[in-house]
Amino acid sequence: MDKFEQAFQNKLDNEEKIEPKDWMPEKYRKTLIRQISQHAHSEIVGMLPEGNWITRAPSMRRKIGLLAKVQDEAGHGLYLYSAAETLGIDRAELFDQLHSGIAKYSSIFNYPTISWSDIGAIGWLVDGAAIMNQVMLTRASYGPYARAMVRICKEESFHQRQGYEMMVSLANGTEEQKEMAQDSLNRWWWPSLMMFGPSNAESTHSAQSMAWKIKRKSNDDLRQQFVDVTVPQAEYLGLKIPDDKLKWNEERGHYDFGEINWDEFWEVVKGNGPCNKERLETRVKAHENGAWVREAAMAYSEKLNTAVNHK
Ligand code: FAQ
Repeated sequence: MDKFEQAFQNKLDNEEKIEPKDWMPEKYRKTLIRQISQHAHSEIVGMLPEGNWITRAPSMRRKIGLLAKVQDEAGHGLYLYSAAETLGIDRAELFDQLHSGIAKYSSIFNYPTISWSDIGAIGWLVDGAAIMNQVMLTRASYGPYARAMVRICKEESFHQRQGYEMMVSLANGTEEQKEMAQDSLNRWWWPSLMMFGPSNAESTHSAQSMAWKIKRKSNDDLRQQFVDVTVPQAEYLGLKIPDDKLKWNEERGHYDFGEINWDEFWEVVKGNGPCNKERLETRVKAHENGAWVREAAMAYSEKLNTAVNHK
């Protein structure tokens, strides 16, 4: 181990953050760019399923809540792209990777939002799963990522609350509303469990990422934690989780649950989910339509720089 590697390892051992100007192994840098950019893309693509319902929110109050949530996701994308840029990659290159279909983003956002109650289910389950995973990332070894996650987690907690509150209203509403809530739970439950990634045995990056203290918990541990927290919430709503194998296991102190359909997961990850094509097309179009804004902003900043330099 040379002195640079030793200094890097010492920082990890002492729970000190690695900062952008510190020496770091090339693979650590690449792993972070991969994970942080996938995460950023997920936030941005994640605006689409919910954005679909802004114009059809059932009341002013619901519309304001949803608008704020979708705007928060855009903000999360921006913090995360900025964190990725500190590792020496350009944002334009990250966008290229997304738009050309090379970069991954979370599988969950390739499912359609077909009813208003899906918006409640996303807040409750998808944001719930996101927080479960991201709280550990506030302790990630890379400083800019960990710091971005602190604010993101606070906002995601609020999103989870607003989603659950919607589910409470629907579950206590008319028979039709309760059916809608149950239908959303049926469709979003398994994809939410898939968000945590492949099982520990199939996870290619976990061991190294945990040694580098980027990830602090395994995919399966986080998934189990999510199930344990969410089952009582479903019970409170009077809704049934669509899993016949779900059962409290006294010995383990955890819920046992059924097998995830991993074929479906990998198909979605490969680009063959119900909405993959539509999501990418929408992002590419939004990027193209926004070209004039980027050009105008650059022109203004160049003008400003020239003025400052001439002073
Ligand atoms: N979807 O070896 P591992 C949100 C890929 S929350 C697609 O276990 P790793 C908030 C993985 O990239 C959602 N691909 O990988 C929101 C790898 O492929 P690669 C985003 C997946 O990185 C809420 C391969 O499988 N959250 O956006 C998925 O150690 C509501 C092998 O997997 C984050 O990104 C998946 N679900 O662990 C927004 C959190 N899972 O790269 C709007 C940060 C795995 O070799 C509305 N990320 N893959 O080609 C992480 O914590 C990790 O990256 C994991 C995966 C846990 C997702």
